[in-house]
Amino acid sequence: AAEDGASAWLRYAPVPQASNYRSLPLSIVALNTTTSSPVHIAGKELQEGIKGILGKELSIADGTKRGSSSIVVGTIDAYKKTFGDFEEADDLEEDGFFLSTVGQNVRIIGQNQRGALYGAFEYLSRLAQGKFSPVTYVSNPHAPIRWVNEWNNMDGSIERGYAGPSFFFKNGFVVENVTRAAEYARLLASIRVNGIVINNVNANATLLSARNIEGLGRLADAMRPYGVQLGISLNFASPQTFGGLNTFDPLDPSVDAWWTNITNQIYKRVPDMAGYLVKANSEGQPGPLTYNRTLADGANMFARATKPHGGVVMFRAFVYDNHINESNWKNDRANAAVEFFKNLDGRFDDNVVVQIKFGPIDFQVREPPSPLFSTLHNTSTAIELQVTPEYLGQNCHLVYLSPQWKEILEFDLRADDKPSKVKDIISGERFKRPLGGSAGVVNVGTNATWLGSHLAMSNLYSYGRLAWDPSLESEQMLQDWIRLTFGFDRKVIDTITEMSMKSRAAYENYSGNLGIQTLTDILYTHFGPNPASQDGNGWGQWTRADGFSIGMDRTVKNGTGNAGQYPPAVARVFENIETTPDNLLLWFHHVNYTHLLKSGKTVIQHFYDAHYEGAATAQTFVPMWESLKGKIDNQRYSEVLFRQVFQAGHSIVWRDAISRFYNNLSGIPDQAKRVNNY
Ligand code: GCW
Repeated sequence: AAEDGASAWLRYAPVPQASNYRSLPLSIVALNTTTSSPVHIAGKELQEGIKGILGKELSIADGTKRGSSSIVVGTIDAYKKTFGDFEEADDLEEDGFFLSTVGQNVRIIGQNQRGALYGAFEYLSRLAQGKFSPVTYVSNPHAPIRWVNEWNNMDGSIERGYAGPSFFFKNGFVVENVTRAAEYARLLASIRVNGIVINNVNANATLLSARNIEGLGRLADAMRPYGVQLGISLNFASPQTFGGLNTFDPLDPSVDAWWTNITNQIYKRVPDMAGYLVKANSEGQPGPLTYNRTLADGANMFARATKPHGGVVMFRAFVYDNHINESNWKNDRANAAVEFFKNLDGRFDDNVVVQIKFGPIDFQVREPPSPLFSTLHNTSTAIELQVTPEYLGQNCHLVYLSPQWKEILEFDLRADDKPSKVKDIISGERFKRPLGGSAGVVNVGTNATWLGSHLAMSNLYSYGRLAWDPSLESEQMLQDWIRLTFGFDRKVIDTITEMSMKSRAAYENYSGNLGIQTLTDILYTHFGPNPASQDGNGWGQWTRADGFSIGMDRTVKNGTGNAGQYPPAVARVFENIETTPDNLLLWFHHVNYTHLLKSGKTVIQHFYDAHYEGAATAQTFVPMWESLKGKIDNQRYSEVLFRQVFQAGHSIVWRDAISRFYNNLSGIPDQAKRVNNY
């Protein structure tokens, strides 16, 4: 059958071993539901899923009595009311669930309604993967904030979106038809994402019109049954540009009153709104600095407005000056976040979370973690990841991102010389913060595949799973996703696993090596090679490449001092060339092209070799995928093939552009006589 990919990993395809599952319950009992509640949805989802996977039609009783053999799904409270005791109740945290599949009685008990729905999806995922053996366990989230951000513009375009126009906005307004928003919420619920900010951080104040607030209400109504709470991005200047005041100074009482009023109006229509996301004083956006107020003054204004409603303010740390001068050796965009935020630690209201991009620059193919994670001890923080691969091939290249995210989440920043993994900082655990978590920039669109590429959906899937449990292994999540998306054929599983697990290294090899950043065009498209575009402008993504040497000197002793923004144990590693890992060498150090790496190669020879190796790997993805012909439906087979052929070609464009650029610049021949042979 043709598959357009719309159902993603929720296909509920029949499992070949279904007959092994002998003890299938005979009915579904959804406890204390009202129409459109997450538990009601859980019941329906179980019914539909089991029908697809096992070919059995179960009835749903919204009733209070457990049949002799049924799947009971509900909250702890509802369960206790009906059946009395529930021993594991105290083990469950907010949004957590208990799943027991022993015998013919299946129990799926959520700490809240959302948890019950997550448990139902978990049970279905097990069945869909042929995991029939009895289990009993509790699963709790690693962090309370597990959100996605969607950079959708009001005109229906999507900033850095690669899958067609928005399904939230059109022509300046929220769309009429919210069906696809509900379908997306279903996908998000299945990976336990609990919040969605639907509009671009470069926000348009007209979102706050009465008509659009009504539209937000409709969207929230469509997603609420899936436990996904709506949030919005704000434009800091709205009181002036939209509200008609003559100022947007956060300490002006009229501005404060304006935000309180508009916030109350929104919460009247969306009582459970998740909160606000704010990009201020960054890349030309307005903010509190315009009035000499601090970023905390700005964030706290929104915090006061949302607090009575239980809302959260995600305040972005992506604040920097995009007009810095490269002729000053000490200038460094990577220093900006810590410089802007370090003196504000402890000055944010309790419902503010500082949302920090994973690295100090901007979603490059390899960056160290942002030092800001270790600077803020009295402020809640969240990590911002990009599921939409803006600098990483924009879904025309296969790049499985989970290994990159894990590398950051598992990084130990050694704050106060104590274990301080990024994952334990953002969860709130390390510094005992009440809030924290992750925000993934996804940018799904109207394209049936959601992201523009079938294979890219492993990124969305693993984003949600890691937000819930960052200890999961990349390959394990990938294979769950493959089974759910493409089935059980061993060759299919092995091949997609191999392609995906090799993909990040391949992309890094044929784009930017040794921590020099991605080397895409940074002025416009962020797609395709353009190493020359990095330097000579105010964006600060510099390489400082000249005829002899390359790299940013971020040392304290001779450079921008960025290495010194890390806690001492980490700072020492990055300050010294000898201890800096090769893959971040040029991030922290400026060296000659002839500098010897730990591998024994020179920097320039590594550039040449890596580019040839990366492009060679990308060539192999084509025959690998072709070997699956007949094992995958034609539609998905040919759509993926098209992308792999493109990637193979484009990787050669990358290889040649970058190798020749540095060959010209340095005048140093390639020892293997490939690059200088034209
Ligand atoms: O990565 C850059 C992007 C911009 C984006 C900005 C940000 C939404 O190129 O498109 O703007 O970061 O994250 O604010």
